[in-house]
Amino acid sequence: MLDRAPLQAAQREAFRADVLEGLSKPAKTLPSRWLYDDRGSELFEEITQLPEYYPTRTETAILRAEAEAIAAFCGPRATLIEYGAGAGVKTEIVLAALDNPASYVPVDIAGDFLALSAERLEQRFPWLEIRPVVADFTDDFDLPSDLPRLNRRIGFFPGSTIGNLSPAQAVAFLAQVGAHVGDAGRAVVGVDLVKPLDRLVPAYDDAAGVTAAFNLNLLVRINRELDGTFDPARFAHEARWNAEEQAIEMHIRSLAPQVVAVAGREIAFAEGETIHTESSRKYGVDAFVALAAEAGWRAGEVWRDADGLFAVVGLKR
Ligand code: AVI
Repeated sequence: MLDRAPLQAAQREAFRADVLEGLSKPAKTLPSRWLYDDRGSELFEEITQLPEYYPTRTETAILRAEAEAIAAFCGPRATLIEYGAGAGVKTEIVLAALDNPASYVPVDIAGDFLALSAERLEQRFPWLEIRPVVADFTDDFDLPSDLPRLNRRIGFFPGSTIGNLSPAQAVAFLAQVGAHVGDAGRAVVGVDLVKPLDRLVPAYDDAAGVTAAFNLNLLVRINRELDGTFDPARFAHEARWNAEEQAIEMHIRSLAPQVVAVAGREIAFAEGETIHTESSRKYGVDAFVALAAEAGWRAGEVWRDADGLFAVVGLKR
């Protein structure tokens, strides 16, 4: 059994440093990756089932409808590298459609989750070589050196998680995918498209309050892991469109002037002041392809739903 304690200690220290730095800035901000502790991941799963949150079901429907075309784009005997462990149905749709895939390499920072999902996939695809890699896919990391080189490698990045990266981070990430898959490799990326705000904003501010709970859970996490004294009832969830950035932003708004302790430091909030906790960038297909081109990619194929909500983009080198 792998000893995860050093990784967990490093994570805890990185969380502390990010929180203290982010809450000391004039415009308070926290990296969105910290939204996903166990409870946050559970709440995100609930979000994906909400009537207002269209991306998951739309992308899944595209993958299902276009599975054959996607498999043809990937080619036979492919090695599928998924950035962010495939918990479920999207991975299964693609793996089931691929022509005799050689291996599946899920990459995720959450080692326990990775092991569980690998086990589940082993049962469904007993003939498939599965090679989980524990890594933060937004950092530099190497793939296992004995991964077969002759098979075409495909970088798979569904979920529109690319939208949670800044454009600079997205270019760096796509360049790393390019380095992983090589010149003959390809990528299949889920991209949430720009659309009217009456569709977009409710997806991030649902009637049942699940997204609010997901966002405010970050305060609960800070309280638990960093000796914080946040009273979540004195803060509110906010989703707003940033037209310049073409992004839905999640913020946590302070409902009153208040001082909160975090890891032994005092943090003051004015009434109405916010912590920016996530940006979810939306792209037009051309804008996304232009971004990917900065990382050495060109458009191969684009698969969309009939309403033009979401695109699955196949990229070539
Ligand atoms: C994970 N990611 C693609 C989600 C999104 O839509 O940006 C995270 C999310 N945040 C609020 N709702 C969903």
